[in-house]
Amino acid sequence: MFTKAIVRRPCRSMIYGLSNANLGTPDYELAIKQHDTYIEALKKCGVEVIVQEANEEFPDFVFVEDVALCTPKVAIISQPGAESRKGETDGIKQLLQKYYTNIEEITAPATIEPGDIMMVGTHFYIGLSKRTNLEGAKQMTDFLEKFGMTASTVEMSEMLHLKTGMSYLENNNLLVAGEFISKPQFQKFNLLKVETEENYAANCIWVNGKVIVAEGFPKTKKLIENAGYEVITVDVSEYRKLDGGLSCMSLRF
Ligand code: CIR
Repeated sequence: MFTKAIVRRPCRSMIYGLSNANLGTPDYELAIKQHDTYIEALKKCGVEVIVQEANEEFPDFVFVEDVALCTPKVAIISQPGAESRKGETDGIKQLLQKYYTNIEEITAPATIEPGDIMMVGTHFYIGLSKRTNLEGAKQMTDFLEKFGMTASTVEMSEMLHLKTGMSYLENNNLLVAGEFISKPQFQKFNLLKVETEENYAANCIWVNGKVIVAEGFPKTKKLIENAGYEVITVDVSEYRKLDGGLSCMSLRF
């Protein structure tokens, strides 16, 4: 169960955020409204939401998932692989110190963005994406093992982050899309396969038994409901324009 979620308010400078989506420029006012709805959805799942104010210096600031990995035993501050995002880790340690006694930090030349890390109980899958290198995966694994957890790596080439294309919904249920559907290491799960035209919806979040899903993807919504979950939909169209999704917008612990 999660009791808390950290979010970071979007910046006006988000219009300059990194993107390969070709979906146009985000509308800041709409993004703010969508962020409010996202916070409400998290609260409906029973977590306390901790809000950090926007930092205009960083266009991708809202995607707080990429600056730390929060596990039940330790929080690990990341090393973003994207040049423009490196400074986003500033300030997160101070905040996490309020909730964690154990905090570790990844150091260069390692790069790792926790959008590439999927937690399945005490095991963590780490995607080797363009943002996460082997050294990043190694340092992360060492910290996880120090606290009694395990990790393994996943080769990938199509998606931005591992969790761009998959979400673990607990109870052995794995929502999965694209290149991850056929990966041998995931065949032991009950795979909920997302149809190609709804690939974006593969990034969703399980929060205390409910699943928050992007609005506008009816097949995926049904798939998750049929697996027995209550689904809450949230429109995140403005974040999709920056290749971001529901998981990227909070740290849940
Ligand atoms: C980026 O390219 O870094 C941002 N525009 C999107 C980050 C999405 N984060 C995530 O998937 N965890």
